[in-house]
Amino acid sequence: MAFETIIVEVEDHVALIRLNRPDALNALNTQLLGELCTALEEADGNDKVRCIVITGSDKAFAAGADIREMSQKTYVEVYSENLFAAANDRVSAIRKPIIAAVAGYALGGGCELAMLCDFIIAADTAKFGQPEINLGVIAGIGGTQRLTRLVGKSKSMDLNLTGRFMDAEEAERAGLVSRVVPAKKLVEEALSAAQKIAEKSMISAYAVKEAVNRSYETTLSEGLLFERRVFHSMFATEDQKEGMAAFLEKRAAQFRDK
Ligand code: CO8
Repeated sequence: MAFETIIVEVEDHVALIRLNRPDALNALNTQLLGELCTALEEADGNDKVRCIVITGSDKAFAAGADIREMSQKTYVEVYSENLFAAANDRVSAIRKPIIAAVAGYALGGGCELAMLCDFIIAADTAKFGQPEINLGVIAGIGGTQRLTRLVGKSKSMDLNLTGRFMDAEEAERAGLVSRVVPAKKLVEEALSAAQKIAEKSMISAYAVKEAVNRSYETTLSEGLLFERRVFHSMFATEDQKEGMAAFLEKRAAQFRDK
């Protein structure tokens, strides 16, 4: 499908999706969110793709939801159309691993989109924030919820109440991002991580996503039980036999997603 607000490239089993509305710092309007969700779903259904990277420009991953598009909406309109709910649900439903590669601004919905990905690799230029309070609203798809689970109540309150931006170093210290890399190497590092993931069994990758995500939805004992059941079930796969045999035979595993 032809897209106007994103650019999609598939190479070496990785789909690289670039948000591409440079004039608006990749603000997330209806068209961009629709195209992004469609591209993610296409990648999820494409056998050639085993991992997905979402990135923006050097200046902005995304500076938030599109304020121009939202500004005149009424309560009845946003409630009726369930504003942003579809984007949250469609991105959450993607089964293949998604890495957010963030340079520059990841604000409001941009920070929330990054948190919807499975992990975030940040350039040393990245700036994260939930500045919605400056617009007379609050975060809409996870800025008060996912962010609080990731960085704790105090920093989440600080960011959501003051609207200040957090740099990459602080974001890594707080646990929001998994690693910080030089801006020039951001996409290269994210693609390299994605290619590493692409070498694994997809069955294991799906299972990791399900199990880690479950930890946010349940108690520790229920989560541990879920993990154990999934761990046990992996022994029904050919990839478990192959992975362990390859280790013992001192060779690279040839996973077949079976
Ligand atoms: N929406 C629409 N346009 C934007 C946005 C945005 N969020 N951010 C920047 N732009 C536009 C500017 O209007 C400007 O356009 P123009 O040249 O036509 O005037 C262009 O991008 C460049 O921006 P600036 O001139 O402001 O660039 P600066 O380098 O001076 O400043 C900032 C960069 C600090 C990032 C500044 O642009 C800014 O503060 N942007 C708004 C940040 C913000 O408040 N984000 C939160 C938006 S609300 C939100 O995200 C609600 C989330 C709900 C869920 C979303 C689910 C997807």
